Order: sequence, then C-alpha cells, then structure tokens
Amino acid sequence: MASYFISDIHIKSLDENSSRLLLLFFREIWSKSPGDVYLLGDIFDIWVSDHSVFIKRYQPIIDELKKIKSLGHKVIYFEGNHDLHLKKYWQLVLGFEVFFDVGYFDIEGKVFRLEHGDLINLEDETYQWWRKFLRSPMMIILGANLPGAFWNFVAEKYSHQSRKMSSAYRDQRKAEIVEMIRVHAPKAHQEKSFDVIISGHMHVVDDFETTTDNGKKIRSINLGSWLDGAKILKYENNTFIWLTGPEFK
Ligand SMILES: [Mn+2]
Repeated sequence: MASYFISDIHIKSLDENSSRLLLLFFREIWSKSPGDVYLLGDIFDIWVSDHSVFIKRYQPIIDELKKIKSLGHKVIYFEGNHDLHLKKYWQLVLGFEVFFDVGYFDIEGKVFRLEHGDLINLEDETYQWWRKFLRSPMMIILGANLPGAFWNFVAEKYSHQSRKMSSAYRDQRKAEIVEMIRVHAPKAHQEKSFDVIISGHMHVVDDFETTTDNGKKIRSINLGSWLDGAKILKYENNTFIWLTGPEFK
C-alpha cells in the first residue's frame, strides 16, 4: 500500500491552481492507488484553530481527507508555521492524528522520521522563540477566541511579506539551505534511529543518502514547496516516486 507525503502547498483559496491539483490528486491519482496521507505542514497559507472561515473555505479538501480516513487509511497532519493549533479541529473533530514537532512511523518495516522542518535551523533563536510563543497556552486560547477574520487579515499581511522575502532568500542561499538539511539528518539520527527522514519548510527539494557515525545508511528527503510546481512524494514497495507535472503524470 502506498504512502503519500505532501507539504508546503501554501493554499490561499480554492480558486488557485494548487487547490485544483490537490483535489485532482485525491480524486484521480489517490483513488487508483489508495494509501496513507502524511501532511507535513504549511498545507494552507493560513489555518488557526477551528474557525469556520477556514473550514468553509477549504471544505472540499477537508471532505477528500475525510473520505480517505473513512476508507480506512491514515491521515497524519504535522503543524507548520502557517497552519497552527490544529488539534481542536483536525484531531478532536475530524479524528486525524496531529503532530507539533517530530513523529516516527513504521512504513513497510522501515522507520520514518517526519517533521515540518522548522526545527532544522535551531541556531535561528528568534524563529525558535516565535515558534514556541505561537504554541503557548495563551496563544492557543487567543487563536481560538479571536475571530477567524482577524487571523485571515494578519496572514495576508504576513504571508505577502514573508513570501517576497523567502523566495529571494531561498534563491540566494540554496546551497546553504541544502547543507542545513543534510547536517540535520545525522544529528537527528543521534536522538533516535531511523531509516528515512522527510521534512518540508525549506522550500528546496533535496534527496540524499549518508552514513551515520555508527555505519547506518540513512536517506533524507526535503519535499520542497508547491510555489514552483505541484509535487507529491509517493512511497510504495521500498521505492520513492515523485508525482509532479501539471497533472502528476
Ligand atoms: Mn514552513
């Protein structure tokens, strides 16, 4: 059975091509080869708590994920830095498994370590402080109680700014970002052993193999983002396949 890894689509509305492609994936690609779906964060450009503004806007996507679960497959959702406080709706209402940092999964007998990827650069103390702050009990309460329209407004301002900065930043510093991902893998392996580590967030596709100090071969894959084209990683029978192109062909 297949496993699918998806991250960093940054969906803002259902009118976007990326939304159309995600729905097409669920309805036409997934249904021919069903399997578990791992969402590694930043699927939506903004999602906070259980606000109806987000539920209504993304209802068709939610319905597809519900269908996947009802057919007996897992839907696992890792929070990113754009989709926050997911527990209240995605776990308690929809019954999906929600993760905040790192998760380990047995897939076809191999151990997979999955994470959004925003813990890779631990030296960025300002970001790590911000990350903690956003998940503090006070912010979880505020997230649920301030109206969805407020978060929507904040997100629009914030993401316009961060999108501009991050694409320029990422172009200039691609080699440095790849290096960060590759240094992270063996370091993460010291915490707990795994065969494969998959992350997102960095918006740079990377796939490499390395050998740890104790001689174990590990593979590290970063999923990139959909800002430069739709991409989904499929794993089945010990093999990874990238589903890309306009219609995942
Ligand atoms: Mn991110």
